[in-house]
Amino acid sequence: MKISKIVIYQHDLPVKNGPYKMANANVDCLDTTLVKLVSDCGLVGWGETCPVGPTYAPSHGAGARAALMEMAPGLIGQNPSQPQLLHRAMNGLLNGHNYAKAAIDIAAYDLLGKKTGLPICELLGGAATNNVPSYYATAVGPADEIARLAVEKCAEGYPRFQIKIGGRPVDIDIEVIHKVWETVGAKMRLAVDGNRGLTTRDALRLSSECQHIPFVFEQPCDSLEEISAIRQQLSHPVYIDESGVNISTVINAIGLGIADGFSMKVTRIGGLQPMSLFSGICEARNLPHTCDDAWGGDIIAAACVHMGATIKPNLFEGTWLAQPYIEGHYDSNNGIKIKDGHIKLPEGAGLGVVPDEGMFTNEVASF
Ligand code: 0XW
Ligand code: MG
Repeated sequence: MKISKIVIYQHDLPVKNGPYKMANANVDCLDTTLVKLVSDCGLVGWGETCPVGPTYAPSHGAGARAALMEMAPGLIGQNPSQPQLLHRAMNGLLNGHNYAKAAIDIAAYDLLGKKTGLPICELLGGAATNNVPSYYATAVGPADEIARLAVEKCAEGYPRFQIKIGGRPVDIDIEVIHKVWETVGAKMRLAVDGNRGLTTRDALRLSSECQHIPFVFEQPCDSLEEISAIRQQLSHPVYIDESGVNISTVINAIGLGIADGFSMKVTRIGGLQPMSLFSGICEARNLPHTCDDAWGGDIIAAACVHMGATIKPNLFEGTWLAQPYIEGHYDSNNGIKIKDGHIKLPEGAGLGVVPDEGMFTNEVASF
């Protein structure tokens, strides 16, 4: 099988009840990029990459499309059934830009699945479950509102709740965490996500003033160096998110002994092939991890759910989806949905979702 055509689309995803606020980002509408790969045998595979605005990470929508346009001419004629070789070909065409390469990787897996008649989870080693746990992530908000959401999400069946903090006085963040703990206690596993937004001073204070509350502290500060400097003084396990930018930084964080787990995004690490390698490394060192993405519609959601289903259950922290923040679906029949805090693994070959192409009216380039 060979790639015979690549089409790139831009699509807007408005935030339901927006804006969505994090320590370093405040977003109303997300700029997503879709990739359609057509094979010489007439099969079609879909990929997607959707940075959550231009300040969350060193990625943005226009950057994804520029990187894809740089690589696309050199990818025509490549074999999409060989993900490893496809990554080497992409690396030979462009240095870095994992989040753009991920859209090609996902579309290639979709094609391979359609060619073989297998769902992507089978291509990645096999699903351990067909009901993938999710977790709810709040925006940065006031104590009463976040505690109310905790009660609501607990009742809906979410096994895990991530509280966003940062970008404001740390006293308010500490108050929010105390209030959630007083309200729902240990009924859900808790994560507190600083999204790089805390100084080491404030991270130390927060951990010390919440010593009795069993949460994992996700990416409290901007860099691995800052986190490493305070790691020994923190009372909470640390999960690395934004700083895990590729396999090398993941290995580095594990080797430095500063990662008790990871929050990982399929597109940040470069797609399903490197995500599967990442998950294998975590399994070898008994490190819990999530399998999410920063944002995106049904294509990215399906990719995350297939990958999430393969993760060793006792190490799996769940798949976060943007779906609760998005109106509608690309695939009106088999769109990916969270129900009772869990996500049903899609059935059928490849991703198991087929977008209504008519929705993507902004074709940016075709090769
Ligand atoms: C909660 N998320 C998975 C969604 C937003 O993109 C941020 C992200 C995170 O954990 O940082
Ligand atoms: Mg995070």
